Order: sequence, then structure tokens, then C-alpha cells
Amino acid sequence: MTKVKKALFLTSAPSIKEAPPPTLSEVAFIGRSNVGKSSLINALLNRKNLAKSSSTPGKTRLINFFDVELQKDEKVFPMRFVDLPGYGYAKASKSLKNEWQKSLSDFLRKREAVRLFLMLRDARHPQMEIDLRALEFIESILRGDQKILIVFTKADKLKQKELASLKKKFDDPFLVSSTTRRGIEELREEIVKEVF
Ligand SMILES: Nc1nc2c(ncn2[C@@H]2O[C@H](COP(=O)(O)OP(=O)(O)OP(=O)(O)O)[C@@H](O)[C@H]2O)c(=O)[nH]1
Ligand SMILES: [Mg+2]
Repeated sequence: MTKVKKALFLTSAPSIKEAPPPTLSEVAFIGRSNVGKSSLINALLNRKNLAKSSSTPGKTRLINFFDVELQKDEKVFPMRFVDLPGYGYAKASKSLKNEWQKSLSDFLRKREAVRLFLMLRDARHPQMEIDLRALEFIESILRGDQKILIVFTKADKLKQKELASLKKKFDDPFLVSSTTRRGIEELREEIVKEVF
């Protein structure tokens, strides 16, 4: 079992310029606004409101850093979780959108500490055009020391039939629910495998 040894909010930054020194391996949580990034961070870290989640899309506007230690047996794995602003928030003003998009894409392209991109997709809408474009973008900038892991969120919202069809469409998809905690343990374990 992979346990949570430490989970602390470190700091928020409006852009990469204000980000903390890149001293630890980072896991970047990416996905559409409201897909469940902040909730997943809380579930993975066994904390209720460490990352601020909300039913109002566009909640996370800054880049938020969390210092994390996961532990398996006697081994401790220090890393940083990065909660990013979501993309595709329809109601944001154009200038705000551009600013977000710029600070998000700057961070994704330039932040050397990122080892793993956790790309979240809503299990109910697994083929959204905007997610496919985001994935293409990450693939186009991916360095040799970086990996991508696609995770489908809100699995609790799917009926058995829909679950079966998702599993058929995507070979062995990572399915999680922050509500029921389905897949949370497994994802923690996988993060350690991918980063270390
Ligand atoms: N049913 C269900 N609801 C979830 C799950 N995860 C998140 N939610 C809900 O979805 C909404 C958005 O969750 P957040 O975690 O704030 O989403 P986010 O991706 O951080 O959103 P932004 O910060 O706006 O980019 C909230 O109302 C959550 O309670 C889940 O696994 N199941
Ligand atoms: Mg958020």
C-alpha cells in the first residue's frame, strides 16, 4: 500500500515566473475546468479541502503547489503536486482566457521539474475535442524525461453499460472517483511508479 506521509500547501503563483524553485519532481494535474483536478488531489492526499474545489467552473485560477511525500513500505517518495487552472472555461472573458491560456501553456512548456502530466478527462465525455487538442499539445512538447498518464474522472457517474463501453474503447483505462474513492489507491501507486 502506498500511504500519504506528508501533504502541505506550499504556494500559489500566477505564472511560471513566480513559481517556487524547481527542486522536486512535479506531477502536473491538467484538464478541463470542472473535470475534478482539485478534488482528485484532495482524494489522493486524504484531505478534504487542501486544494480548493468548487462546483463553479474556473475555481482554480492560480498555479498551486503542494509538497507531498508518499510512502511505500519503508521508502519515502518526495514530490510536488501542481494544481493547474482548467482550460475551456466558457464563461471567462476573452482577455482572462488569453491570460490563463498563456500562463498555463508557458508553465507546461517551460517548467523543467514536471515529470508526469496527469491528464484528466470526464468519464462521461471521454472524446471531447478540446481534450484531444490538449493531449496533442502535451505530446508535441513532451521531453524524454516526462510521461503522460490519462485518467478518467467521475467514474461514479457512469452506469454499468457506459463503464463497459469506456473500457472497450480505451484499453485498460485509469478510472477514478474522488467521491467513492474508486481507483485512488491504484493511482497513488502508479504515480510513484511513473515518477521514480
Ligand atoms: N460525482 C463526482 N463529482 C466530482 C468528482 N470529482 C469532482 N467532482 C465535482 O466536480 C466539481 C468540480 O470539481 P473540482 O475538483 O473543483 O474541479 P477542477 O477541475 O479543479 O475545476 P477548476 O478548478 O475550475 O479547473 C465539484 O462540484 C466536485 O464536487 C467525482 O469523482 N465524482
Ligand atoms: Mg481546481
